[in-house]
Amino acid sequence: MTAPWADWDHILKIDPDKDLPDGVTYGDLCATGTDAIEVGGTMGITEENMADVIAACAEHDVPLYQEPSSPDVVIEDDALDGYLIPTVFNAGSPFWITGAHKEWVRLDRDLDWERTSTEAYIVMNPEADVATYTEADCDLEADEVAAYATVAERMFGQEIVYLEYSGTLGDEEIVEAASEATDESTLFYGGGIHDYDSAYSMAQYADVIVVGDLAHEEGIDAVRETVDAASDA
Ligand code: 1GP
Repeated sequence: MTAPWADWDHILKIDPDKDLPDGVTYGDLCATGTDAIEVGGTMGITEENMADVIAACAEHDVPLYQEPSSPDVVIEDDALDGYLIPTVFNAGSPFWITGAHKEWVRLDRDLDWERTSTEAYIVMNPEADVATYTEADCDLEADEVAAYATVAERMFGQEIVYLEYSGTLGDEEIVEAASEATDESTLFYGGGIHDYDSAYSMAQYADVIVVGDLAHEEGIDAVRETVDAASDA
């Protein structure tokens, strides 16, 4: 069976800790033409704010995924199509590679494996919360990023490799190198996409672009432009 993300071009990532622009609803965001909504964030995430956003998006007809940042915010909701579980390949602490995961499996013995997949993150922006939180080594050359992508795909069988520049636009050469290194895995790119051109520049290499802050800062029209760019690229 083909993974759903094999057919995606665009994901809208909604951070439950961030507000929406005035007048914008979760329904509006779900109707932007994005291929999937991923609900997740790094700081200020609680079970309550996660559950609220998931419930709001569940009323709309778009694939809905949770990306929990820790085991205690995992929401059990039948409306979710699945859980995308980050593992940070360049984390400084093994806690973010397998440690948090071990605790989750230990505490939740009824894990829904049918709906659970992992994302092999390579975190690239040292200024981002996710980088400080996971003590990621972001000082990587293109060939190192490509090698991480190959390790994820070939050695660890990861279906998703996620090049994460959260908050800043990535280096095209590095995204291209990651793209060339991945064959069977789906390459997600996220970070700093703010208009048609920035979306297009990353989507020409990545299989799927992830748009986050733009939805919280600019709203619907800006997000739609990135959806168009992702399908044009
Ligand atoms: C964050 O990759 C996503 O996890 C998107 O990044 O918020 O910079 O768009 P931005």
